[in-house]
Amino acid sequence: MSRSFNTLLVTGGCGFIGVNFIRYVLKQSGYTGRIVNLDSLTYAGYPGSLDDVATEMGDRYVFERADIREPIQIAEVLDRHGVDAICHFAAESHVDRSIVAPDDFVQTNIVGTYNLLQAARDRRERIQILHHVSTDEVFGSLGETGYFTEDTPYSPRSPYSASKAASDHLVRAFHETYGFPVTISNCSNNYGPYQFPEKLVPLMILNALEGKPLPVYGDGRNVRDWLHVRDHATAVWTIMTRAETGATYCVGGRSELRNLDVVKRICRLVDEQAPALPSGQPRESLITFVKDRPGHDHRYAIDCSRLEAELGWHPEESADTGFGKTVAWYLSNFEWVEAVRTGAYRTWIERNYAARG
Ligand code: NAD
Ligand code: TDX
Repeated sequence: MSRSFNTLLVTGGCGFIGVNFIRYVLKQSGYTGRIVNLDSLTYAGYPGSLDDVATEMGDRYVFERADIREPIQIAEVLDRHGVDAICHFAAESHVDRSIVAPDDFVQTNIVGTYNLLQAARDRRERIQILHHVSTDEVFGSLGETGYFTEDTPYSPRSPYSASKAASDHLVRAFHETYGFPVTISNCSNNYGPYQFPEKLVPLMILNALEGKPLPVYGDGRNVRDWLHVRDHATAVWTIMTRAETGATYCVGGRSELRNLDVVKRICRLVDEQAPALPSGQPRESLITFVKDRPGHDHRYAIDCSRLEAELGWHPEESADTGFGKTVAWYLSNFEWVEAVRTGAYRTWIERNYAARG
């Protein structure tokens, strides 16, 4: 199986993974077509992360501020650009926010995905594939042993993971019921450049740099599998261009770590790469145990051998290589970090990109 298309719609392309995916596809994958980036620019979306790509790529890259909660906006973008493939990243993505305010998660992740599916199905003669990007959190929580695979039953436990599970079911239902061409991926925790500092890795890097407390939830023994975002981008591209229609793949980094070990690792890397704290203390001294996340899943771990065996994908980074590069990126991209950390990027967005009425 091999698919090629001319105009790829990427939803949520101004968020962390979307930005890295668009960079990879336009600059490194060999793709020669166009990308239309549809993003409503919530707090998590920053089109400035792609400024250099926009300049370099000319009309091969187009940004459209639009909202997947609005069917008319989706239809208009699909038709105006003659979209023939879709990669769907747009979502509310932060578990802690879903616990405090689940409404946006239901509206964007469930209703928004449904709207996108309907709009795509209405253009079935043109659209070759819709790839849906999902999470390992739909499978629930593991004990000390075992791995999630493509055959693991769903058991979501947070409003975020429940909303992603619902969206996965809708995507599969459109394939089974209407024969609409889809592929799905469920991946583990991503890290790397352009991630907003609400998530564990960038939050710890920036707090460690500034000498602020490093909040570890509970006892820090929860385990996550860490996937470098570029490896995720290559996996999604491999699946959407080569997998059989209807296929699902699990994507992981083969890098399981306890949260406390992630934070300690980041402390050591920041100590090595940045000037010492004024106190002279190692950054590990900033670690502070705080109240646990409600319903905090104990362990996620992925067996990605089906993707490796069937499509020949492998992660290139491990925690040993990827975390050091990520710390170096945050230290050398001061302008981006400042725009995001101070909130200045919001003023820039409102000045440059009016929302649709
Ligand atoms: P993110 O929060 O960084 O970015 C989400 C993007 O979607 C933002 O640019 C935001 O503006 C946009 N968006 C939100 N609501 C929208 C709407 N209604 N209409 C249009 N655009 C909207 O998220 P991320 O970390 O880049 O995650 C991308 C996808 O990957 C999500 O579907 C997420 O569930 C999934 N995922 C993420 C991880 C991870 O570790 N970050 C792991 C597994 C799966
Ligand atoms: O300050 C913190 N302290 C802490 O101990 C934060 C922000 C997190 N944590 C813990 C909670 C988790 O066990 O670190 C782990 C990682 O937390 P997050 O970065 O919030 O990620 P997580 O909840 O695991 O979800 C992420 O990976 C799966 C993404 O946000 C999801 O979109 C994705 O589906």
